[in-house]
Amino acid sequence: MKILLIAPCTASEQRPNAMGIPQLTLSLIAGMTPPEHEVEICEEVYGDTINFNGGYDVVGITIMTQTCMRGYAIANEFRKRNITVVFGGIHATCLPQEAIKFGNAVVIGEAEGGLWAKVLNDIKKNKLQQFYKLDVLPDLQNESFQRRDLIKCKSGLFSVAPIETTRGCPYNCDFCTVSRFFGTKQRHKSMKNIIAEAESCSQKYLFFLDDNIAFDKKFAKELFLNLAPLNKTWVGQASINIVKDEELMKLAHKSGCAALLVGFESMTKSGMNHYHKSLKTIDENVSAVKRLRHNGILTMASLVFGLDNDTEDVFDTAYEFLHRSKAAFFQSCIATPYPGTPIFEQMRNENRILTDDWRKFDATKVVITPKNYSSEKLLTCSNDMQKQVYSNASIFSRAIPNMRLGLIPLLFYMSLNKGYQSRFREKKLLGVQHNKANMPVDFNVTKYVKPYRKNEAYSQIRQEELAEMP
Ligand code: B12
Ligand code: SF4
Repeated sequence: MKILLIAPCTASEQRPNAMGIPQLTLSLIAGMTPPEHEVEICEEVYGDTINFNGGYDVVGITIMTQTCMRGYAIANEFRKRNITVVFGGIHATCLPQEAIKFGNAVVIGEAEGGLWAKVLNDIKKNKLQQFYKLDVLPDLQNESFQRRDLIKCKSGLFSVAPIETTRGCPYNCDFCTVSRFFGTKQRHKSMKNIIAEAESCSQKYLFFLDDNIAFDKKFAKELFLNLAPLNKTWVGQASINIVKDEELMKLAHKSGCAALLVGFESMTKSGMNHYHKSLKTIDENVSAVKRLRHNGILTMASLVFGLDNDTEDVFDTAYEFLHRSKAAFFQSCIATPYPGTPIFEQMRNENRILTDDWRKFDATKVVITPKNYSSEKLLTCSNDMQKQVYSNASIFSRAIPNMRLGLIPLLFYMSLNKGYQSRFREKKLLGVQHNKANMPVDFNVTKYVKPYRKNEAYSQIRQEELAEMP
């Protein structure tokens, strides 16, 4: 069969000329596809265009919440041509009953363990079921490699290869889908396969997609020791607990770690106490960033604003933390109730979700009423925060301690900070997101995208749907 795998993306999100990190998902599913099939991948975010008339038998679409409506509209277009559409990914897993309205089948959860091959086999035999789900989370030890040869995304200055070593997160934060999706126990890929895969990447730079590459210290140390001889430079994500192990930080640095994205989440006292992965005071967090830097690692501090633990002073404390720690980079997320998380259920029950237009659920827009202050305050303060952090004054003052790490880290620091600065300068300030007056917030997506039905005047529906996609 001829198979097309698509990662959809709304037009406003496309960045075909920017530095890109190809998605792991599509090339991984391509790698699980039995060799008798022909596979292509299409990443809309990097400007790939979909050939609706490419003669495909099966189309697989991966969806996250913000991209699902675009995915549904694409599915309609293929189903009109009688092509089988299978959905998968985090949003399809959290809302399979929604996704099935637009596809022939939904893969719930991970596709390893032979599940994707089973779907294809069932299609071939004309026995496709609506839902596919493994009974237990798959063992990743012997999973196949990615089909890196299919990736078309051209990276810019720094050409980066995505790579994954673990899945699952024990911290189970209430705003995050990861522990519910991948489980609370971390599962590892085999060290032999990870290193072989890293070695096979022609790129000098690696991006580890793991949610917490340093959670299992024994595994992480072994990984870093094995990685060092490959002479790669890498970035990844880790919880701040990494600073409790000096040897681990040193090994990370020696293995080529240039920067870590660290989810500090909240800088309020109650927030720091609420999340198990957090250190408990601003002083501790400030000194943690300094210790990472001392060990040669830049910090991308990721904070979430609008969580229920936030009090009005959250923006001041966050700014104090960034100013004192001189963290190299800053990622500000706006609390977003993703389906499948405890905060989604809670906020929905309390009528605090202002829109059910999934396109707006990208963690940069305000779609909620926070508990302790207004939505408008959340919007303006988080915007001001980004402007301040990415002002020339802040970039230069934070450069001083970070530049001691050498020329390459300085170039990396400057290019990313300047990139963020121009992105925020260009960004149109959108207001708080509400549904249109006549639209209830009832989480019925079919009011935005109408599912394809065989005998309807379909081409008209499609025009409206695609035109509405931003
Ligand atoms: C790395 C990462 C990023 C990188 C992506 C880099 C890249 N090009 O890959 C960056 C930093 C750019 C990023 C950005 C964002 N991210 Co992100 N990201 C991740 C992370 C940590 C890993 C993603 C990954 O590759 N996982 C590994 C792959 C293999 O898993 P997978 O995609 O789920 O695929 C498996 C199954 O789902 C299934 N499957 C998936 N699709 C399909 C399709 C078919 C047909 C089939 C059969 C099976 C199938 O098979 C796969 C193998 O088992 C995840 C968390 C996580 N652990 O997954 C968050 C995550 C996906 N991100 C999230 C979010 C919110 C975002 C942002 C909106 C945040 C922001 N404002 O910056 C943006 C959106 C960008 C965009 N439009 O894509 C959320 C999504 C929640 C949701 N419900 O949508 C997640 C889950 C994190 C979270 N805290 O909840 N992200
Ligand atoms: S530590 Fe990170 S990945 Fe784990 S549950 Fe919390 S936010 Fe999600």
